[in-house]
Amino acid sequence: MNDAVSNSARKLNGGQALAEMLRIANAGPMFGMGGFQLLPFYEAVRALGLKHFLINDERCGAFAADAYARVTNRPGVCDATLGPGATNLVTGLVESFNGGIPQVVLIGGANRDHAGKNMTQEARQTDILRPAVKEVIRIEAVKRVPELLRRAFAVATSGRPGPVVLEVPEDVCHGDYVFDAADFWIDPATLQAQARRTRPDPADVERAAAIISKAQRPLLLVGGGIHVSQAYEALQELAEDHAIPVAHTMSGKGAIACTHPLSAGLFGRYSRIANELIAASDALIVVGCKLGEIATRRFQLIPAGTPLIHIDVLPEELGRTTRADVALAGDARLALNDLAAALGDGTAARQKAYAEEVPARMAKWRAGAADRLKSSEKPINVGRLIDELNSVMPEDAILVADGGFAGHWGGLLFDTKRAGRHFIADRGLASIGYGVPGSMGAQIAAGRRRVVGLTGDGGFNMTIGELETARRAGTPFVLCVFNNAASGYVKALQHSMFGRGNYQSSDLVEMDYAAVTRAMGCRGIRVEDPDQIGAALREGLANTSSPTVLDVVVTRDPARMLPGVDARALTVEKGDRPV
Ligand SMILES: Cc1ncc(C[n+]2csc(CCOP(=O)(O)OP(=O)(O)O)c2C)c(N)n1
Ligand SMILES: [Mg+2]
Repeated sequence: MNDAVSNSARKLNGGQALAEMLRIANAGPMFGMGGFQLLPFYEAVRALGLKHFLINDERCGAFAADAYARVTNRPGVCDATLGPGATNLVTGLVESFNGGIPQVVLIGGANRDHAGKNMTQEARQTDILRPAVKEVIRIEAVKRVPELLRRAFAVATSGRPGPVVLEVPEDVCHGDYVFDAADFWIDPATLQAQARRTRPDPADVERAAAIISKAQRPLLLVGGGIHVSQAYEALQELAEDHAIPVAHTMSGKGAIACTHPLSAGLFGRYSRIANELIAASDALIVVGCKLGEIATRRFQLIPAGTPLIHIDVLPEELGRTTRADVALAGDARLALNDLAAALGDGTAARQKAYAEEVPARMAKWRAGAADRLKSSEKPINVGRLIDELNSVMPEDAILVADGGFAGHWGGLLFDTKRAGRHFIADRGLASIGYGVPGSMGAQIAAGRRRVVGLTGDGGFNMTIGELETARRAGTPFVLCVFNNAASGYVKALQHSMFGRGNYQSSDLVEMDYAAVTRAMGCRGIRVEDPDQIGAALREGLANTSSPTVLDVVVTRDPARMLPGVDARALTVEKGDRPV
């Protein structure tokens, strides 16, 4: 019999309390694989009718939750069982940690009556996960479940967002406590990034405005922080009012529409015109970007003497790789608003000629890239595939790109037609294997909007089991596998560094991924002729009953695999990284 309790009191076990908190947090679908410790949580998820998907690899659960979070800006939720489940999460969580993506992650812990006594599956899992996430919180009492779940959301969504792990010992998950209804609340402001926005110091904003108003060739360099802050309008207003072109990193694509006349495209390792604009600029305004290796071409790209204003939500990030003349610590949207206010009336007239250079240079670049974009060669040139995506994908669709070539080719050549996160690449850790789970998580978040994924054959091999999850989850994304029968990026680097024929452990066997896909109950289409790409993509987009995989046979020549460069024309200095 239940204890006598007040009307507002109810006895719940730890798992039920966790599920109740996630319910009132309106948390997104969860991705996980069960085990004994978290079973009461799974039962409560079932009883409450929350959405939870069994995944086949916990890393993929973390990737799917990461992609869900990128589309919604709400924390992704995933879970894993004690030990191997928890350790499998590492790569996925580091992606979110480095990428500034919020996640709330539950892991089962050993029963505290027996912990440390060689319990099955036991590992020093919190030690392993601690550097992979923003914070690890261990729940030591059933009654603290609501408080600590609130804390996890608050940490995940504030400052630079990131993943937070909650370790739930078995006896806490299975143990009971009589809660009061008033214990279950959550601050809605903590359920979405960017929570708790901060503004930069007004004196610094004035100094930045003084630099920009004097400049003849200012340039905005935008990273993934623009999406976390949802600062699109603020950015576009500043860019248009002051005629400032906008270049982006792979993560910052969609800062403004790639089709906007002020869009200068990708900067960094690969570039259309943006790197040239950086070289000629007299004021760089960096927004929500870490200025890491790829964005700076190994720290060679940003000229030392050019005045640089850097906006980042994390104060200690400022100046980390590159000297900043003005460091603006704060939320990107508020900082851009403040900058616009300090600049006052537009200086657009003065800079009109400069702004008009951008579409002119872009048209010239496009004409020069036609050999890739319009190529009719076989095996297929990846540039042609992305060009077909540019014409077939609906405006509101999302392109997900795996590590390796997919991210770089997509980052360079894909055109988002609107501002917003329409291109998702796992650039936090740049792992391969994000394509399938990322497309699945993004498709669940996107609802009726369509998701197309790009992955290498190596990345696909790594995570092919998640097609089963994707089919079960009813996610009809279209995945393009770059079938180059190789660990292509590695092979291309071996080619440019050690010469033709000198490849080690970078070949895959020829596979028919369309047939594999069909055997898994999904739609599989083999594409060998570039003129078939458009029809195959349309067929995939029309199929809403299962994932569709396009097995696209792309170039096998390692001299021609790199997105921006032809390795035949590449000179590699000793000790240097080619591209
Ligand atoms: C988990 C992981 N292992 C290794 C790498 C290093 N790496 C970067 S690109 C690449 C090649 C991947 O091959 P594939 O997925 O077929 O893509 P391709 O470059 O051929 O398009 C590798 C191994 C990585 N990024 N992630
Ligand atoms: Mg490959």
